[in-house]
Amino acid sequence: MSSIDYAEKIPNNVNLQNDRTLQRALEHWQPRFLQWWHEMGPADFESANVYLRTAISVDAQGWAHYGTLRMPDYRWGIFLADPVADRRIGFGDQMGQPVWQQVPGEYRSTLRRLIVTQGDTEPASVEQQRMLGHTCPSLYDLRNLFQINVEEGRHLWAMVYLLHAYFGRDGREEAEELLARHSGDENKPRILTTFNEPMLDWLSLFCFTYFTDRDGKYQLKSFAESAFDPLSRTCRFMLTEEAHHMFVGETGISRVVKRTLEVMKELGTDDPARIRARSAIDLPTLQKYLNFWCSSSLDLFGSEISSNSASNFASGMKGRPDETTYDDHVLRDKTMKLGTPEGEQEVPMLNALNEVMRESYLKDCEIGLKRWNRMIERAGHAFRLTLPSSRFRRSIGPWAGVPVDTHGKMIDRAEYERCLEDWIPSERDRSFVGSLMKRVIEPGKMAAWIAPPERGINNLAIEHEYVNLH
Ligand code: BYC
Repeated sequence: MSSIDYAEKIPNNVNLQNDRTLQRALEHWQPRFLQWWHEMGPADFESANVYLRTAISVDAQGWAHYGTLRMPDYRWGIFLADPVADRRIGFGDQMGQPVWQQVPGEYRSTLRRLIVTQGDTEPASVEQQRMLGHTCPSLYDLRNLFQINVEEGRHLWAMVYLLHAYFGRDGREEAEELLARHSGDENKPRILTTFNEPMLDWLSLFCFTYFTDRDGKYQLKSFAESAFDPLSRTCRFMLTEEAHHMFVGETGISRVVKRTLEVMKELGTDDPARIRARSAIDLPTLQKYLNFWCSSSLDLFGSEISSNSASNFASGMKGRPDETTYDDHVLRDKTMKLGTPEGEQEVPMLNALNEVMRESYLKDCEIGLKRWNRMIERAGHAFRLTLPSSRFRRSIGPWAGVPVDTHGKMIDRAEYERCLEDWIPSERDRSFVGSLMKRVIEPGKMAAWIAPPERGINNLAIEHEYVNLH
């Protein structure tokens, strides 16, 4: 097990002190990162004392330390999972050969692009969530938001380390650019669509952490299989932190459902107007938010038919999540049938891997839906939350821009335009949800639209003062 050196300016378990050039380059980037955090990170909370976990080891048992600190003092560092002895490439045309400790020249630009795309999402999400602290539903939730923010900052460090350590000057330039693009910036937007969506309320945050962070889980798992060993090791450790982000999404939505059901019981009605009047979120509105963030996140897997996915897999750069659970790891002789607006097409499996990943992602997304629907069913209501069809509201792939309803049926464009506000949040829905976003900062108190969590953080009480705002 490798331990992390906290005496270093940049905590790390990669022996940075033995590589002065790399250390200097990263120390040069560090103040820029801190400046970015100051300008684009959680606005106005720099002096708050926050109960945060910090990674202190990559050991599965006891990898994190909990303590109270100011966010700018968080020890962002570089932690790679321990190497696996004699690790071999687990898929693609070079299967069985030793993994790469350096980047092969022929894959350099593609690997850099993949790492930059991954890295770009991390600060993007912090930027998107920048203003949410002002409208937190509780101190417990505020702390969770900040925990996610500092860890996304660390995930940026993880990718910047790879760029600096393995991609020379190009890598250093890309690391600068990661701080120069900004979410929603007209001139320099973030790379992937979802990360330019505004996030103005906590219902969106919970949906984002449920759906979009789950894409993160799938992408990181596919990189954990990579033949480029430093990328694999970095992503394996990032997944440990990622689990909490999805927990925030899943439990956040569960608590919204719970509160709504309580209000429905109290009022004896499922009338959205009356539920809204009691400052709770009616289930049809929640459904619209799920439709919005799920469909946006489905685009993050790329096109259903993709030559990039074929070459990334064949070369060994990017595998499938849980690659060992499949039988065939080369896929040269397999095909897959895909539905497109022009009809069914049979495509080489290698070109359909984005869709393979999207399908397993959707199955994973179903788990939360089942849990929420069980709550609704137990409360005696017929309403069920659903996931939209993977063809709905797509902007990437063969279904991009095709008018399709939430069940995946192609419909007339005028009808689509007309119905869209019944499927995703309308201006009215957003302004209603926005009206609920009033900050609650008394320890243990919750906003009216959300139930308390089942337990606090790290065995502390729900009433614990997780953030001290002075
Ligand atoms: N928006 O063949 P295609 C996370 C681009 S989330 C804009 O269809 P490919 C996190 C694509 O880049 C995980 N552009 O797809 C979550 C390509 O452009 P280039 C993030 C898009 O390449 C919450 C072109 O369209 N990680 O960690 O097979 C909080 C044709 O691409 C989009 C990654 O994404 C889109 N939605 O796969 C914090 C992993 N989709 O390269 C963090 C790294 C596609 O031709 N990225 N395009 O200029 C990848 O593995 C791949 O780039 C993608 C696309 C899976 C995104």
